Amino acid sequence: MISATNTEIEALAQTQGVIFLGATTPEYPQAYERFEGWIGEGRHGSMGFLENHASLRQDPEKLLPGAQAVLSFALPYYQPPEPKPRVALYAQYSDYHRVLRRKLESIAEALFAAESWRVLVDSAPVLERALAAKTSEGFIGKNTLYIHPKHGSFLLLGEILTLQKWSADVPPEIPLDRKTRAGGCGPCRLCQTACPTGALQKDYSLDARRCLSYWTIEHRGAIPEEFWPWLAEYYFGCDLCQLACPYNKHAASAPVGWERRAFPDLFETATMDQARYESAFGGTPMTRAKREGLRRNALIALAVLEDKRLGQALAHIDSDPSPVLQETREQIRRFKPALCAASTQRQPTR
Ligand code: B12
Ligand code: SF4
Ligand code: SF4
Repeated sequence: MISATNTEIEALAQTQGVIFLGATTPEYPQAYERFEGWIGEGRHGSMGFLENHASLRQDPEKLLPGAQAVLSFALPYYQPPEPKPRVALYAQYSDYHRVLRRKLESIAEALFAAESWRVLVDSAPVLERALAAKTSEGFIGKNTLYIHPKHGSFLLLGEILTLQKWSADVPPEIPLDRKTRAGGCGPCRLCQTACPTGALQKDYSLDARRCLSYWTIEHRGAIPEEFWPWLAEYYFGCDLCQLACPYNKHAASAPVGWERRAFPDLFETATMDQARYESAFGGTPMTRAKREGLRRNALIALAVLEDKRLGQALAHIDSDPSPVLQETREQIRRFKPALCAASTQRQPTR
């Protein structure tokens, strides 16, 4: 049995700048069924990694044989967004996978000493939002994110799996169709209306193939032109469905000491070499898209914004062996032919 009380774990979490959401048993049969249906319909697009390790994802207990409970934690990261074009807020910090992992390891060491435990921060095939929503506070909203009624949804999730049992009462389920003091969306649809690409479906699910976050972070190929206009707003990730949510009016801020980083502008990003990429983006979640993906996104944003440096940026692609960048260049030529012609004329002869 976990010997620490909720209040003790909350206090420990607070020293690390994280929020203890609660504990639950490491299982979620209904959520997994939804997940399987989602994958079956192909709504994960090209994220093949979500098809792997089905048995572990279905049964998180297997990630730590004998696990009896999972403790869910959240690292808040809200800051007022800066002017456009933007990078999603979570990606402006040093990588939360490492930051939150260290914090949770300290908590696990204090709670469970030499006994076995395992920290997960999006590092194992597990449905983290489903686990968080199973704990006493919070729910999954129509934007498909885990929302804490007091702290909002600008929260990154992580868990500690433990061999010890958890004796807490089963929390009451938050009804979906009503807005209560405990949370819930009720009739609100602000996130669905704010989503520019129609990715959020009526049944509280997301079609990744229509989500800007998917195209700009996870997708490795060229980005279809129908999504381009929005890259002038967010060229890495997207926060629009969170910024629209009333639960984020008082969203919790990032802990002191975990500061936002400044990134190069679009032109520099579109034309950066490997060394510049590593110094500017190393250690941040931006590396998920790799140098090629960031250059692709920045080129598209330059094109949509009709930036006068577009031609110069495209000239950098001429001799680049990357098929994705070559394809993006061709798309730009089709998408903005006049601008490309004008920009090319402005180029010095090579
Ligand atoms: C793949 C992935 C994505 C994909 C797909 C997103 C998606 N909605 O599934 C893409 C690339 C689009 C994405 C985008 C983002 N992501 Co992401 N992503 C993940 C990842 C790695 C896996 C999620 C997954 O398995 N999705 C498949 C769906 C079907 O499964 P699911 O997550 O369990 O969600 C379903 C079940 O929970 C089920 N469910 C369970 N119980 C219940 C109960 C009820 C009543 C209902 C209705 C539903 C329900 O409903 C959910 C929706 O179908 C997780 C980390 C992880 N390991 O969980 C992070 C994670 C979900 N992402 C996160 C973040 C921060 C983001 C972005 C905000 C980043 C950004 N600013 O660009 C956006 C938000 C977009 C959005 N509105 O969802 C956070 C979310 C934190 C939070 N507060 O919820 C996570 C948890 C990472 C982390 N460790 O913090 N992401
Ligand atoms: S992250 Fe952006 S594109 Fe994706 S669902 Fe939310 S608002 Fe829509
Ligand atoms: S914006 Fe409204 S509908 Fe969307 S998650 Fe927030 S409360 Fe729910």
